[in-house]
Amino acid sequence: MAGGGGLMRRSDSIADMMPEALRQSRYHMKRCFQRYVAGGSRLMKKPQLLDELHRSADGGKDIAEGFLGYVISSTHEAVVLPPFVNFAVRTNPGIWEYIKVHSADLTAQQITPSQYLKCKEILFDQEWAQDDNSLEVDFGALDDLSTPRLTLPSSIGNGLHFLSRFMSSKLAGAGMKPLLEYLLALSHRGESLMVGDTLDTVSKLQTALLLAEVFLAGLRGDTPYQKFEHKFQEWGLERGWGGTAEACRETISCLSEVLQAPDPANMDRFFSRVPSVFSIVIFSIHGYFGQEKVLGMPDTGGQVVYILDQVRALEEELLQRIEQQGLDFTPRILVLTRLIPEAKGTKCNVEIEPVENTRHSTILRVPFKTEDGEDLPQWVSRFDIYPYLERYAEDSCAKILEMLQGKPDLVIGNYTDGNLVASLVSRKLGVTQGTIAHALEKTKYEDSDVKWRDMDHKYHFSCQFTADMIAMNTSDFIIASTYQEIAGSKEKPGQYESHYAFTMPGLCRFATGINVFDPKFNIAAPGADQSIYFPFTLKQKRLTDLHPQIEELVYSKEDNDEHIGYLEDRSKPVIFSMARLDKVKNITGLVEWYGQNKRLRDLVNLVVVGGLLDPSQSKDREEIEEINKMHSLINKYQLKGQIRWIKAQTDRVRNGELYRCIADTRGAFVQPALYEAFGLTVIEAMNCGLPTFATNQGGPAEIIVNDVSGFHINPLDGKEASNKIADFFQKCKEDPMYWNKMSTDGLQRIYECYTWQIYATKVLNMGSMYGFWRTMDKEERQAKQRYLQMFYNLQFRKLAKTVPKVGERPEQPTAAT
Ligand code: UDP
Ligand code: LCN
Repeated sequence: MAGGGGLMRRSDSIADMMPEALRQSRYHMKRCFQRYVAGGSRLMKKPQLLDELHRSADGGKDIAEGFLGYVISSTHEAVVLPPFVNFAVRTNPGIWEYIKVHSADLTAQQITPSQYLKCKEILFDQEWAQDDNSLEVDFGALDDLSTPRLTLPSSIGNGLHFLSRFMSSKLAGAGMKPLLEYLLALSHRGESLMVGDTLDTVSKLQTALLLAEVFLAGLRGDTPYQKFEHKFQEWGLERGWGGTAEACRETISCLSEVLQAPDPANMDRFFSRVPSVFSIVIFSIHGYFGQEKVLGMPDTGGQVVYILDQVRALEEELLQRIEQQGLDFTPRILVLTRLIPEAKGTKCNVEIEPVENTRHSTILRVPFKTEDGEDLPQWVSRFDIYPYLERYAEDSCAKILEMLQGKPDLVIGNYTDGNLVASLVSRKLGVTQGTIAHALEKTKYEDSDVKWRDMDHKYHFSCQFTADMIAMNTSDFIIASTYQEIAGSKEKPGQYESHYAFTMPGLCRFATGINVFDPKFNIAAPGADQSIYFPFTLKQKRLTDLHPQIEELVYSKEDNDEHIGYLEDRSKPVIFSMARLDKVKNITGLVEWYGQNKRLRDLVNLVVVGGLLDPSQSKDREEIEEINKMHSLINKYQLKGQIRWIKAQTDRVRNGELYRCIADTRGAFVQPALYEAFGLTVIEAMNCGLPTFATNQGGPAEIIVNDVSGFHINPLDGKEASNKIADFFQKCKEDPMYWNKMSTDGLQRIYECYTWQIYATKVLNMGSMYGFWRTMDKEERQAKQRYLQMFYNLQFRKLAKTVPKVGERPEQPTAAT
């Protein structure tokens, strides 16, 4: 059973409850199991299992509502290997149980994840499944009783909070030495901070704090630190407690409380004040990373927006903290990306570029190298990037040390490539590592783990999932945008959760990949830049200068290389969508729904922004397919006159005004993705006051409260989705106030939950707290790090070599066991 550290007692396990259930409805259960095995060996998903269950119930409700119904509706999938059916049951987010049932006598037994995965492998690679020496990796095997784990599914994603409680009790039990050692080691560029080396015992430190506290009580709160610095030094205290007497007093009081009897509230407060993070390195390697003309290009979307906004927010927060700590250091943030000589009109061929609207943040571009040591000129798809990463990590590490004139305090990776490189760099430099996924590809493509071989030539998932496993496990903390990203919902496993136990037959079985009850998981949702995405109602701020351009972009009648199609009836509201033209974004799906729904076509026009219009201009495999599909749908449904397809737009400021111009038509934003990790366009649209319909698959389902701050749509049911949109516009026709209500309620949701300031505070607290935790948990970590290092060396490196470099012919992927 997974995760929850024993939340479900053994006696509550489904396998144990089975005999009792059998007594209740043996006949029906037998029939149901006969149906399952009648189809032979196969992998069955929940809908199929439920369907067979209902059929075997003969319309009788009892069985579906009884115990078996409960088991099947909690089952994620089942492996049928007659006469057995093996269930992967998920009773709650993060909690899994694997059960093997004999279809004839209905005996049931609990099996381990590894046993379950072996059954699954038989369907795909029998020989490998039955080989006792197939590669099985079990990161969980290295956890012992002292490894802290959350137990409540509702607490998943709240790791920081849990960790401060755990560390408080650990310090209370084992003594304050680890904290003292941590404080003694605090320094910046050779300058010791807070606690000088004379205070080398806890009692000496406590005495110094007492003296300082008494002394500070006699000073005015706003007395600057410089005025009493000499006194602090006499007691062995160094800079970093605060810029004023009041700030120092508060920090000292938190620490004194912690030293006396550690409690989570004071731990949190203290670690949010500790001067431990001044320089941060953020890796976002693939794609075109730049500040202009890059958005919408292949592989280039929200991640770039996220990082640039994140950097601004982090810099602001760092500056504030440094001031509060009474220090005069300059924070530094470096965004490490790839230098692409063939930059296609962007600045991606420029090595160093300051981040706009910041003072101390810089984009640093490091090239990929060819075998001959030359800079690789071309863009490389994120799926083909693996052979370049190790060298990239080495080269960027050297550059970072040069630019920062020392080590960073925190390294944060983004997406698989950035996270793998962050793991290598943080290991080499011995610094705290944070991980951000944005999207984990495994959940985007159904059965991409077991069917990895079929997809590997195109996507190289063998490398990607291996790299993801390494990064998730090495990282000190993981930043997720939503709960669902980690642990999904009652109905559906989360992105990280789906890496708990999985297998890639012929390659590697992950008996435990990552456990979502690990306190390294934290939710910190991003925001949208509110200077760009503001409500359409703020008339004085509107960018009216851009209106003629937007008018041309949306309403001119001619096709050109920027847009095709036109809008015959300007009086109709516009439904709008904007995304990279990837399959999973499902822009073509939206066009098809629109094409097929006459009522919707009568009510509104459709404007979509995405991709290129000419397939011969694209180098991206998926984009080319989608471009062709767009053209054929426009022809098939004769959409000209009702649709405008505009190519990818790279100007964020103008895009902000575009959302607002759509709101002027009393239109709506539609995000139809088959799966969306977070969905920045959703919060951009809502920030502009556009009522929003977004996919119920992924992050948007959490951003929007259905029917309150927007609407969820099911991307797998286009008819229902397009009718829902049509109903909305019908209702708005009858009651124009309804549109206003949805617009303001969407905005309210944003202001309450999605701002960059909240984000930055949380992330810096993570950097500080997990930095300390690393030092406390050194021994436990070491074994795991060794295991990971070996896995990297023996498995990842070999896989990366199977990915053709630019100009090479594809090599056959080999099993790397
Ligand atoms: N975007 C853009 N022009 C385009 C397509 C997208 O400016 O042609 C921007 C969009 O406004 C958003 C980001 O790219 O800021 C896409 O982020 P999202 O989270 O929606 O999806 P991703 O591309 O990251 O999967
Ligand atoms: C990547 C994605 O696919 C989106 O879902 C996110 O919104 C974006 O990154 C920013 O995190």
